[in-house]
Amino acid sequence: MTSLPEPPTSASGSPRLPRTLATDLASYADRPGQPLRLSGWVHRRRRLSGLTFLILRDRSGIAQVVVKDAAAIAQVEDLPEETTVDVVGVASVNAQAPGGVEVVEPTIVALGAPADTPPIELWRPTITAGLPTMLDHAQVTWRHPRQQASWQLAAASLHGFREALDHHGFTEVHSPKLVESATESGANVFTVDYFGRPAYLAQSPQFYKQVLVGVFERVYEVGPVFRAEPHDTVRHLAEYVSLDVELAFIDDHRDVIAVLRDVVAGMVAGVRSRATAAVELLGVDVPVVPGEFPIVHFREALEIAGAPADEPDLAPAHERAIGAWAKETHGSDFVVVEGYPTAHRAFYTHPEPAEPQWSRSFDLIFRGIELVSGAQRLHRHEDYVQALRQRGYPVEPYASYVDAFKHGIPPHGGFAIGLERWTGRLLEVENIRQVTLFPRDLHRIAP
Ligand code: AMO
Repeated sequence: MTSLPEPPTSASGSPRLPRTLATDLASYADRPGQPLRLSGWVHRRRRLSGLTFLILRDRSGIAQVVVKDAAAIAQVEDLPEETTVDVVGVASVNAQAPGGVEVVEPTIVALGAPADTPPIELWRPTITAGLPTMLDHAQVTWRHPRQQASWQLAAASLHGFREALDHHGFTEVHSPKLVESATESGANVFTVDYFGRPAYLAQSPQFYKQVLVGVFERVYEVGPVFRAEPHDTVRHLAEYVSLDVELAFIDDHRDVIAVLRDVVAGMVAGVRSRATAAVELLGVDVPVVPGEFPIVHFREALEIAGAPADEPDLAPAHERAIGAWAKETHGSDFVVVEGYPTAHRAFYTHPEPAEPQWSRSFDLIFRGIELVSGAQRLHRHEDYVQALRQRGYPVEPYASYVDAFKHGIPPHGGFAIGLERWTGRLLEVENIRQVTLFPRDLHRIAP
């Protein structure tokens, strides 16, 4: 890890040491006595007789500062946990210290007022507070090293997602979040006052990613989407991060599934290469992505799950059963279910031409939970008009979307991955809120 360049002099004009990060302290093992500067938070103070250990936390990890001078010990008494400090001292080898090097003879400067007692005991190896307390104090909870690590997994996954798609010739786009009509269904949409007329918060970038394949052929977007979910479940949020992908000139949805496989492999590679410390700290069971995902048809999936043949969709218990089946029969944490009933998928979904009651849609189930939805889409203008009519939707609110299909949109398809679902399953947490920075749900709009 490298330190950011710092100005060579302090405000007082005296030479200012460059900042050393906690994890870089180890590199001082062969330079004992070398002066250095750390900056960070007071993570913990451990008082022994005639000696206080100040454990300092920065973005890289923790460092041990040994305070022996009586005046400095008294000063540390007034620097409660979470106060931000600068520490200038000298390196000293100590096998007991993190990284084998500690800082001695420190001069400590508080960078702000003494911090209030944190609502969560951040110095404990694991958080002991319950989920409501953690969420109420999310601003502070996320400082806990294990929490930080869980977000590092998300950040590394995002990097891998982008890298895989960039490699396949995709262009990153950003679409509006204030929109004129619902895309996924009318029921769970948030209405907002848009200069005196109603508008909606986007439930997905669906329309935009489809019309943008008419420009770029291959697009992806990482952004927030909004669902007025009326149910309080462990897998639904009112706002989540959607990783959307759309590609043109496909034969059918199987081409889309092949790209999805490479994208998931890219996310896993991102986790392995960029979040090594987090994987280790949290003991993450990083999944192996098979060369091809096992695929079952919806009809077969119902049989596997022991569900009646006329079920219109898979319930969470069915997904768990199919996930367990994939693990047992294919040794895979992933399984694709394709061919959902056309009537129960969004109106833009392409039916299977020979059997139009089944669609060219799919879901990817990861460790027993739906992680991804996708499909081949309709691409002819008249098919959109017909699909909207069949469902009893007015065409007018969709005019600007549907009209795009008069201008030459190639056969295309795509998918969306829910970021929080991904991290949640990666860590196998019970509740998606545990891996969401600031969750929004039926009951929560702060912090
Ligand atoms: P869908 O609505 O199935 O499909 O959403 C895609 C994926 O997003 C995640 N997800 C959620 N995560 C947290 N809270 C929620 N309320 C929530 N709802 C969905 C899931 C889900 O698999 N436009 C289509 C995608 C496409 O066809 O390209 C869509 O949005 O992981």
